[in-house]
Amino acid sequence: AHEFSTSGRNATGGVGVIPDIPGVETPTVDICLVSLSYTHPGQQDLVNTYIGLPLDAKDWNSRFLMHGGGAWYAGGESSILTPVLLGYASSSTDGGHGINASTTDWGLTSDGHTNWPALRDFSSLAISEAAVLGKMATRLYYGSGAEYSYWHGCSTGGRQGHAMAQDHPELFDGIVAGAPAISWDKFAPAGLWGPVLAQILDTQPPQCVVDAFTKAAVEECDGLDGVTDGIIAFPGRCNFKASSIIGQTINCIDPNGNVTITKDMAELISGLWEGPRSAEGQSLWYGFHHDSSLASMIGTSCSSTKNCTIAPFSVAKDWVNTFVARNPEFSIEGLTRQEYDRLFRQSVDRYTSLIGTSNTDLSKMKHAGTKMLAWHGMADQLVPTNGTIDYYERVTKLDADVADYYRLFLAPGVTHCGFGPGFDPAETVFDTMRAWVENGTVPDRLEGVAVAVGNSSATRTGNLCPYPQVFTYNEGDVNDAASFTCA
Ligand SMILES: *[C@@H]1O[C@H](CO)[C@@H](O)[C@H](O)[C@H]1NC(C)=O
Ligand SMILES: *[C@@H]1O[C@H](CO)[C@@H](O)[C@H](O)[C@H]1NC(C)=O
Ligand SMILES: *[C@@H]1O[C@H](CO)[C@@H](O)[C@H](O)[C@H]1NC(C)=O
Ligand SMILES: *[C@@H]1O[C@H](CO)[C@@H](O)[C@H](O)[C@H]1NC(C)=O
Ligand SMILES: *[C@@H]1O[C@H](CO)[C@@H](O)[C@H](O)[C@H]1NC(C)=O
Ligand SMILES: *[C@@H]1O[C@H](CO)[C@@H](O)[C@H](O)[C@H]1NC(C)=O
Ligand SMILES: [Ca+2]
Repeated sequence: AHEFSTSGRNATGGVGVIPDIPGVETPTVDICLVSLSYTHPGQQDLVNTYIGLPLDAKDWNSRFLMHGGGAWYAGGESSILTPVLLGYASSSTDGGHGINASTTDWGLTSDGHTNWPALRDFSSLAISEAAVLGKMATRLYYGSGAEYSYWHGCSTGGRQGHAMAQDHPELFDGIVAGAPAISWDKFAPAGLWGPVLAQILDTQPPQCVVDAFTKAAVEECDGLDGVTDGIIAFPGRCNFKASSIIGQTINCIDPNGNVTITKDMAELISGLWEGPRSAEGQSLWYGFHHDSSLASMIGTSCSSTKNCTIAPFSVAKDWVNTFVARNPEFSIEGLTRQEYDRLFRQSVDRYTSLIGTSNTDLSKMKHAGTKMLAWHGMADQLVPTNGTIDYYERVTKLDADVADYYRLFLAPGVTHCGFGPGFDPAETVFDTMRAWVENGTVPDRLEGVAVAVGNSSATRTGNLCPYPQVFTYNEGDVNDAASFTCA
């Protein structure tokens, strides 16, 4: 008997979506747990993989389900427990590095040299092997294989889901991939853009000032979608300029004091909305929407309003230090725009094929009959929503019939992997995908749950739309799903 608590979603981890079990604090599950450690001969790696099977065959629902990881966490023993509790056979892997190991522990063979086998294990190899091993153990234990096999992940888990869709679709019948950290080679160095720009502009605004920009933008753009609900559903219509609040005074509480907004602060915020640009002004990657909190990208801590330091997004810092600069002591201090461009290009040149997870050829998946349901919150504060749109559009260019097997739903007002004021589909997406796989119920809509307008203790639902359709307010009660259509 294994005792555990159900781990919910968390913003940085983005560990799958694990339904709460009503009324159960610490459930126990009788599990057959198989732990394996192995290496790929000659590569000097060590992969730890865990397989979980409902101990009693009558508790098994004849299905196999893997939950994805978050950030640098590929998976681990705890990731198999919830699937098993729900009746699934499952497996998970640490991806070739211990679950608590930092990238500096495993990413380099020595300063200046990438540990390629370990990065490959993390990127996809150990994941597909965990699926093969898990499915094999399932067959051995119960005497028959799983009728259906699923992947469910968000963030890194969403990227892992895309890796399986691109390279090993035959292992899964259905894949849910939320807020996928795909185009990792670009998304990860893009995550350092805030601190780099702040350093170039020599401005370190306290959080209250950063939030004031977000608030002003939401105030101006919220209503452009027809509903004043704190959600910017039509970001393309939002032309709010950060420079429009230069000179305003922000009354900060922590740190205490009044701060006057400067041109440099406006330029910094504008840069985060636009996304990183090269020294020549070319866009390198996407920015964040105006209703995304910018606190994770320029997290400042201050001893006074005039004395703040910026903490970079840790995944971006780990990536650039360990895999691009390949120097754990690397710091962005004094970095020029040209040097940042160079780091960005190095990241792309070295790693696109290994961990970019942006291969647009899904023909193998199409032929395997696998379905993928991707979704992305439009107020995502860690992984820019438009990277997923970019990928979906590039896949569509190769295959106009992509919607037959791969659909993307954008969720207005939803933050990374769930939550926020918007229409959060995290609790419904898995069942929607299962119905697509098992019953052929094509997901023309995906139900999301949001805070009701005018009553924050009530909820409203919205039927989100498969991209490129846009979730649009039509007319009527804004708390009634029927007032919205897909346009
Ligand atoms: C990882 O860290 C957590 C929290 O500090 C700890 O509870 C856990 O035992 C660690 N796991 C391993 C395998 O070291
Ligand atoms: C993202 O793409 C949409 C169109 O699909 C566009 O309206 C929006 O401005 C883009 N946002 C960013 C930050 O690039
Ligand atoms: C900030 O400005 C307000 C007036 O807008 C004033 O009442 C307050 O005392 C000022 N706070 C500080 C710390 O200077
Ligand atoms: C700024 O804050 C840091 C850390 O809190 C402190 O060490 C430093 O002396 C401060 N600098 C000024 C100019 O106040
Ligand atoms: C498939 O349809 C049946 C009958 O409507 C229903 O009972 C079952 O829950 C559906 N399965 C899934 C996975 O949605
Ligand atoms: C808000 O919604 C809750 C839950 O539906 C309900 O009990 C309550 O009466 C509502 N309050 C108002 C002011 O409408
Ligand atoms: Ca709105």
